[in-house]
Amino acid sequence: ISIDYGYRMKQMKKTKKLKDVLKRALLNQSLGFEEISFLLSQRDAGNIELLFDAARCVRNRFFGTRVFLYGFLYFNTDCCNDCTFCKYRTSNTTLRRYRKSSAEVQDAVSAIVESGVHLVDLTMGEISSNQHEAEIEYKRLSAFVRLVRKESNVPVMVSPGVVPCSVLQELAAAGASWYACYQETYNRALFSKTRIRQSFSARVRAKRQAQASGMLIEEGMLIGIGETIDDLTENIIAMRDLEADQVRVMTFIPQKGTPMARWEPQDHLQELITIAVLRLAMPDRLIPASLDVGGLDGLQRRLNSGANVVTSLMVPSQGLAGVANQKLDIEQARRTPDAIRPVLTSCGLEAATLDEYRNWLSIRKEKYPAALCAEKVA
Ligand code: SAM
Ligand code: MD0
Ligand code: SF4
Repeated sequence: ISIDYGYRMKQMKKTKKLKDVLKRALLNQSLGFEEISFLLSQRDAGNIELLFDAARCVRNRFFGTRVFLYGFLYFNTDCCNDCTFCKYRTSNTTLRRYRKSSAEVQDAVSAIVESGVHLVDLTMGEISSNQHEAEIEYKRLSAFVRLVRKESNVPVMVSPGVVPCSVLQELAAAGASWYACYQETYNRALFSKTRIRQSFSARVRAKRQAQASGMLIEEGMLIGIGETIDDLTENIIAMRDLEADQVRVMTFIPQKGTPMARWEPQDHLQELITIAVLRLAMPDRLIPASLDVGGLDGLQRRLNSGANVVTSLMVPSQGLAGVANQKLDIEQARRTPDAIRPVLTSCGLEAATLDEYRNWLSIRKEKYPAALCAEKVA
C-alpha cells in the first residue's frame, strides 16, 4: 500500500507540473530547455493525452480546422551520400534506382496537381558537387520548378540535399517557395555517425542561404537513431533559433541493405509526443504528419498530436517511391487526398483551399523577409 501511495503521490506531482507547463504554453509563453525536455519525457498515458489535448488546442487556435496537403515527387533516387539510416545510401547495391525523364516528371506533376494537393515537393538524392552531372541535374530541377509554376497555381518545395548557394538562388528565381533540408540531429557526434562524411555546418549554412534567397525552409529530425531526450530538446531549440517555417519529426524505419537494418523498430509514440511538443514550442509553424512513416493507418494519431500538414501524398501508377517506406500504401491509392479525407473528418479537420495555403505563404514571407535572413548568413 505504501509503495502504491508513494507512486501515486509522485504521479500527482508530475501531473501538476505538467499542467503548469501546458498552461504556460497555452498562454503563448516561450518554453525553455527544461520544460521542453520535461514534456518530451512524458510516459504516463493520461499525461500524454493532456499533452496532445493542449497541442490540438494550440493548433486549432492558429490554423482552425484547415489542413494543408503536400504531394511528394521523388524523381531521382541516385545519391552520392552514405547516410546510415537511409535505403538510398550509395553503398546500398540491393536497390533498384531510377531517374525519371523530363516527360515522366511532367506526367507525374500533372497527376499529383490534379489530385488536389496544395504543394509539390520535388525531391532527389544528393549529387556530389563539381560534377558535370550535378549541373545537369540542378538545371533539370529548376526546369521542373518552372514547369509546376507554369502549369498550375501550386507552390513548390525543393529537397535536393545540400547544394551550392548559386543553385539555391536559381531555384528561388525559378519560383520555389520552400527549401527542405533536415539536419536529423543537432548532436554533432550523432550527425557524423549517421550522415557520415557530410559537413554539419554546410548543411546548416545551406538553410540560411535558402532563407536569404527568399525561400521558406523546412527543418527536420529523426527519432530512434540513438538520440537522447536532451538531444531532441536541443533539436527543437535549434529549429526555433533557425526560425524554420515548417518543422518535422519522423520515426526511423530500419532499411534492408543498410548498417542500421537490424535496429529495433520503434513504436511511434515518441514521434507523436515530439509533434505535440513542436506545436507547443512553435505554435505558428507548419508541422507535418507524414504518410511516409506510418501510412494511412498512422495519420489520425499524428493529426491528433497537433500536426497541420499531411505530407508524402502520392498518386499510384507513376513508378515513384517513398523514402522511409518505399512502397507503403502507394499503389493501393491510400496516399491520395481522396483517401485521407475521411481521416481528416474523423479528426474534426478538413483540407484547406489552395488560396488559403497561398495566403499563409505570403503572410509568412512578409513576416520574415529575405533581407533579415541575409544578415544571418556568415
Ligand atoms: N536526399 C535529400 C536529403 O537527404 O536531404 C532529400 C531526400 S531524403 C531521402 C529525405 C529525408 O528522408 C531525410 O532527410 C530523412 O529525414 C528521411 N529518411 C531517410 N531514411 C529514412 C528512414 N529509414 N526512416 C525515416 N526517415 C528517413
Ligand atoms: C515526406 N517522404 O514528406 C517525404 C519526404 C522530403 N522533403 C519529404 C521525407 O515524408
Ligand atoms: Fe542520400 Fe538523402 Fe538518403 Fe542521405 S537521406 S542517403 S542524402 S537520399
